[in-house]
Amino acid sequence: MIPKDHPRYESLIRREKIAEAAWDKIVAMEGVGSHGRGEAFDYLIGEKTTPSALIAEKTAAALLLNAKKPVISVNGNTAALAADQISDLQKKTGALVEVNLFHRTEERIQKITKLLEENGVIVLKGKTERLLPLSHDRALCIQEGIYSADVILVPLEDGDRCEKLVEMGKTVITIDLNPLSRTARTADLTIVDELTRAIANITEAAENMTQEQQKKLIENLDNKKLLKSAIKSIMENLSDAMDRKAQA
Ligand code: PTJ
Repeated sequence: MIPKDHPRYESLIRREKIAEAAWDKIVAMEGVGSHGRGEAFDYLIGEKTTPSALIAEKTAAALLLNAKKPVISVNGNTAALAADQISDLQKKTGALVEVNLFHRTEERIQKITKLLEENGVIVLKGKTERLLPLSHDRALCIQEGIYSADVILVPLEDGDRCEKLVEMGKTVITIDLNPLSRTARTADLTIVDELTRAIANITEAAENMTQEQQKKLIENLDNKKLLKSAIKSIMENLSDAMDRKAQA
C-alpha cells in the first residue's frame, strides 16, 4: 500500500500498475525493464513536463487533429498505464486505436484489447497481415489501421518499426523519456515526457486549440531542436543537483 503523501506517489503507483499488469500478462516481462529505464530518465528530467515537451505535446495534438487517418498504436505498457487516457484521446481526436505488440502472443492481444475496451476505447479489429517490412511481429497490422495511417502515435516504441513507418511516408509521433534512443531520433516528433503526463497534455491541447494555433505549431515543428532542449533540461537538472550537493 503506497501512502498518498509519499513524495513520489505518482511514480510508485505507475510502477505498481506495471508490476500487476506483468503478472496479468498484459505487460511483457521485457516491458518491466523498459519501464525501469523510463523511470530513470524521468528522474533525470525532474519528473515534470518541461516547456519544450509541452510544445511537443501541443504539436502532437495539432498533427492528430489535422490528419486524414490518425492512428494510435498501443502496446502492453501503454495499455497498463493509460487505458483510460487513451479513451479520452481517442474521443478528442477521432483516432483509430490498434493494438500492436513487439512480444506478440494472441493471449496478450486479447487481454490488452479487453482492458482497453473496459476503459471505453474502441479498438480496431480486422484481418491482421504481415504488412510492414520487418522480420519481427510488429510487422503484423491491419490494412485499414496502422498500414494506411497518415499520422501515427507510437508511444514507447522500438527503433526498427519507427524507422520503417517513417520510410513509408507516415508522420510518426513518439513518446519516449530517453531523448537518445533510436526511436526518439528517428520519429518526426518526439515527446520527451512520461507517458501519462504526455497523453493528458495532448488531450487537453486537442480540446483547447484554435485552427490558427494548430497551423503555427505544425509549421514550426523542429524535432532536432526539441531533442536538444530535452537533453539540455537533463543537463541543467544534473547541474542543479551538483550545486545543491556542493552547498550541503
Ligand atoms: O508490449 P510489447 O510486447 O509491444 O512491448 C513493449 C516494450 C515497451 C517492451 C517494447 O516496445 C520495448 O522493448 O521498448 P524499448 O525498446 O524498451 O523502448 C521503450 C522506451 O520507452 C525506452 O526508451 C524507455 O526509456 C521509454 N519509456 C519507458 N516507460 C516510459 C517511457 N517513456 C515515457 N513514459 C514511460 N512511462
